[in-house]
Order: sequence, then structure tokens, then C-alpha cells
Amino acid sequence: MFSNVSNFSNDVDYALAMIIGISLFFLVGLTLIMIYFMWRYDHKRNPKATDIEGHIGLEVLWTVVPTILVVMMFYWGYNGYLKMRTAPDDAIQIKATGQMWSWSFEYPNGRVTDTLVVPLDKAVKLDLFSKDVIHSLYIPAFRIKEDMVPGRDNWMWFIAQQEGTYNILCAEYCGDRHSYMISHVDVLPVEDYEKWYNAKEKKSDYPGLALLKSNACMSCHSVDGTRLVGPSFLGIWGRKEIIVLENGVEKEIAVEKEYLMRSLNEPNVEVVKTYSKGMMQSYKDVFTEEEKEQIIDYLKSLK
Ligand SMILES: [Cu+2]
Repeated sequence: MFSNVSNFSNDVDYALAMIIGISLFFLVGLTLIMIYFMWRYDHKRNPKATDIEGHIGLEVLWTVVPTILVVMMFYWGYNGYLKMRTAPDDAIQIKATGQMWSWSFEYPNGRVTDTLVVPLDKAVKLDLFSKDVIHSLYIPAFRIKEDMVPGRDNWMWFIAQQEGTYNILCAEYCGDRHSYMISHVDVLPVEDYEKWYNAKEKKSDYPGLALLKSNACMSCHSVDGTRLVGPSFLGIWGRKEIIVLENGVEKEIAVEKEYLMRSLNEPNVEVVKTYSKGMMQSYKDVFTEEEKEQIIDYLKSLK
């Protein structure tokens, strides 16, 4: 009757259905009784008001029954919660990182991806990290959601029980492009997963591209000319831009190595006109000088 996509989905669906069921029963039941009383004891049928003394039996009944129901609701919730917070020791450990505005997943062999790939029927533990603000990794089909809080380690685990592709969303508002923090999890049969896991990743012609991807640069800079939070990378090399200097003076420049380097190191000093200051962090110490060169090489190629 309930979803069986992950080892938690059944429990969560059951708890939700029971709580909604109990709530609906009382909503409908109490409403009907109220309507009946309004009819039965109105002025015509019951002209003389009478005082009704307390009734021990009823008092006990409507104290005991709701107490039992509430304890049952607590039990369903607590039971599911306990399972979610008890990961098996042999779970595959994957490091999941959220940043404005993308996800990355790092596997034990060092492989890094922007979508999650997991084997069927195997326990997977995600160690959760945030590079900037609070994000929340949410896989609706698995019925799991957990916050990623910068500076505070967190984790979640699951067993995927059905092959397929399921959405990954961010469930904590984290800025302008929060709604674009979409990825997915592919659940593969074990053999296919092993094959995927052990496959050599093709080396890109541009190591700079991998650097941009793993640092979520493309969340704010498109490569197809679309205007996002920052200027598009398409055709950036040699492009004439009006930049606004710190003293507010505007100046036309051609984007070349010097400006790109400065934008990586001190991105908020000379911002291209019409774009907001303070949207980008400094990558001065994030990338080595060699990596910055590689990034610029890749940007040059985007004509
Ligand atoms: Cu987010």
C-alpha cells in the first residue's frame, strides 16, 4: 500500500497516513456530533434547559483514548526516527557537500560527481557538509531530509530498494538560486554500480572546466550567454565591459587575463556594471596559481 522506494519510505508513509486518518476521523466525527446536538437540543425540541452533571465514565474515556492515540503517534514517529539515526557500520560512505547553488558527492575512491549514484539494496551513508550557508538535502522519494549546517557535521543514511532515478532538492532557502539546487540519485543494480564506480573518468581537455564545476561556479555564470547572478562565461575573453571602480567611477575594459585574475582574487572590487557587489567570495586561496591559469584557459575557449 505504501511506497517502498527506500527502507524508510514505508514507515514514513504509514505514520503520515495514520495521523491523517485519526485526525480526519475526529474532524468528521466531532463535526457530526456538534451538528446533531444543535438540532436535537434547539429551542423547539428542548424548550427547557437542564443542567447536566459530570460523568466519570465519559471523563475517563475521553482522557484515556486520546492519550493512547497520542502515544501511538509518538511511537510511530520515534520508531522511524530511531531507524534513521542508526546507520549500519558497513554502509558505503559518501561525502555530500552543498554550496550556493549545487551539490557534489565524493566517493571513497576520490570520484566526485554532481549527481548521486548508489547501488540497489545496499546501505549508503551520506556525510553532510555545507561550504557556505544552511542547505537541506532532501530526497522526497526516499522520505529523507537532513540539514547541512556549516561548521557542524551531520549525516543521513538509507537503503535504496527500487531501481530508478529520483529527485534531490534543497529544502532550506539558501539564496537567489535556491530553487535551481536540483540533482538526482540513480539507483543501479549492484553490478552496474560497481562498473560505474570503477570506470575511469574521461579526462577533460580543460582541467579548468572541472574546477569550475566542482566549485559551483556555473550556478552563477552560464556558459550559454544566459544572464544569471554574474556575467555569462560565453564569449567572455576579450569582451568589452563597463566596470564600476571602488570610487564609483565607471570604466570600459576588455576582459583579459588581468581582469579575470583580479575577479578571482578580489571579486567585489571591480564589478561589471548592472551586477551586484558581494555576490562572490574570493577564490584567492581556494585555487592555486596554476589552477587559476587553467580556469582562464578554459574561459578563453568559450567563444
Ligand atoms: Cu541550498
